[in-house]
Formats: sequence, C-alpha cells, structure tokens
Amino acid sequence: MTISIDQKNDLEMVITSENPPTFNLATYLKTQQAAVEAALEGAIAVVYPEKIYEAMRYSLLAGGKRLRPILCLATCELMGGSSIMAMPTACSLEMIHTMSLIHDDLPAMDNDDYRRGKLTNHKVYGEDIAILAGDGLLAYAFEFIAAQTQGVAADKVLKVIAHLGRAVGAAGLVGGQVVDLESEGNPDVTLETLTYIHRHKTGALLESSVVCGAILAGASDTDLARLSRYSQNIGLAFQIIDDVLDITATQEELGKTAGKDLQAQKATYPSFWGIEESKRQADQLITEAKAELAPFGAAADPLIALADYITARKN
Ligand code: GRG
Repeated sequence: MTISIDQKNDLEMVITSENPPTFNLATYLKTQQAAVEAALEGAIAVVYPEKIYEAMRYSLLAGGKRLRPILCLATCELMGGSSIMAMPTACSLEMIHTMSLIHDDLPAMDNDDYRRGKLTNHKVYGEDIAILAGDGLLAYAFEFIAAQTQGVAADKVLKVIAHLGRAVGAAGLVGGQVVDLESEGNPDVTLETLTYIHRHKTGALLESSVVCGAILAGASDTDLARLSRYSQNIGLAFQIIDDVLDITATQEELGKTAGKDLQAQKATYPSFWGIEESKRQADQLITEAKAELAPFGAAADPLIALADYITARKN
C-alpha cells in the first residue's frame, strides 16, 4: 500500500504523540513571523497622498523580530483564544513599536542613520515626513484594533485599547523616553532611574503585548496578573541584553549602529554591573518569568521558549 502524504503525516502524529516532541522555537518563530508579515503587508494600502503611506510601509515592513506581535498571539492562544482574534492587535503593536523606532532615530532624539539594516526613515523621506509617518502609524494602530478585531466582545476590545494607550503615553513609552533624554550625559544617573527608563521605554509595550493577548481571550484577573509579572520580567531582561549587545555585537548583527550608548554617554546596565553580571541578572529575571507560567503546564511552552530567546538572541 502506498502511503499518501496525509497518511504519512497522520503516522508521524501518532508517533510523536506517544513521544511528545520538545517545542521547536525556530519553527514556531518562522511560522509566526510569516503570519505577522502577511498581515502587516495587507494592513496598509498606498493611496493618495502616496508619500506618507510609502514612508509608513517602509519602516513597518523593514523586518525586525516581530517579538511583540508573536507574544500577543502566543498569549491569546495560551488563554484559549485564537490567532484570528489577536492578529489586529498584534499588527497594531508592531505599528506602535515601529513608530517609536522612527521617532527614536530622529536627529532630535538618538540621531541614527540605520535601523533594521536599512537607512532610517528620516534619512530616506526627510525629518518632516518621518515625524508624520510615526504619527500616522500611531493613529492607525488604534483605528486598526477598533475596526478589524473580530470574534471578541466590545468591552474586551475597549480594555485592550485602554491598556495599549496607557502603555504608549506619558505613563509608558513617552515617559520612559523623556527620562532617558533627561539622563543623557549625566554621570549621576542611579540604577533606580535606569530601571524606570527601561521599565517604561521598553517594558511597557512588551507587557502590553502579553496582557492584551490575554484580555482578548478573556483571561481571569489571576491569570492576567501572572502574565503581567511574566512580561515585566522578560521586558527588563530584554533591555539588559539590549545594553549588552550594544557593546558586544557588530553593526551587521544589530542592523543599527553599535556602541551608541557609550558614544552618547548613556547609563546602561553593563555600566553599573559589567557584562557578566548583567547577563546573570537577565538570566535571573527570565527564570522568575518562567516560574510564573508553571500553572499553565506544557501549554505555556511557546511563552517559555520566547523568554529563553530573549537572553539567547544575537540582535
Ligand atoms: C510612543 C507616542 C510614542 C512616541 C515615541 C521615541 C519614543 C517615544 C520612545 C522610544 C521607545 C524605544 C525606541 C524603545 C527601545 C525599545 C527597543 C529595545 C527596541 C528594539 O526592539 P527589537 O529588538 O527591535 O524588538 P526589532 O527591530 O527586532 O523589532
């Protein structure tokens, strides 16, 4: 008897269900990244005035790890929801993240020429259009959730919009960026201030990625609190590793200028702890993050593997 591909796959499923395979992060990331790329590609059409839509698409579709959307999809699925429910929010997280990178790279802020291996938005379109491309992405992100989310009750969509709005504004990214700008070149920045900067500038959107995925799936308050602690820990670990990579990785690996923190006289975790202790602190945060997921068992494998990826990544 010839075995068809489907039957062969069925056979493989029987074999693997007897010996459950370990979760394969590389395959998972590839699948999820492809799904996110396809959704982002279809999210913004180029219409009149074409220049602004092209500028928005230039940075949005420039690659990147797509970590925030993937965290959102993974958490929604962990809590019993579907990727269809979460995809508009996942895309909007990437729109917000991308707009924050466009504005962060402006001459008035970090003044960077490269991002995601390409020229920065203002280098291609000019500062005026880059500011507006960021504004366009930010506004569209909220419109996109409100207009495109399907299969989720309106009160949950509203909760997601409120959570994300808080994460982006002065209580989140904007606040973190302000303290970061104020601290530049100040040799007396404390560890508390540095942690404030990163919990807000980087941590707030990563937390929102996880929590919003859970809200969409209707997670309980207990699970939301648990997932919030998980995401706060991975958020801080993410930034510690970012600081380490700024010193240890090359421009080719990072896709942006390396060594910027030292050049701008920024306080970083390695400047307080050194590289090895910084890595140890990040590992400790990841261990604590993963411990929060214990009650979910094997269903949390994607979130556990994503936490490990944060410290193992090379860019
Ligand atoms: C949000 C309204 C609003 C304004 C922007 C400029 C600004 C306010 C905030 C700065 C936020 C910022 C750039 C934080 C750094 C976050 C960070 C570690 C970025 C790198 O993220 P990765 O490694 O990048 O996930 P990829 O390219 O992989 O997506």
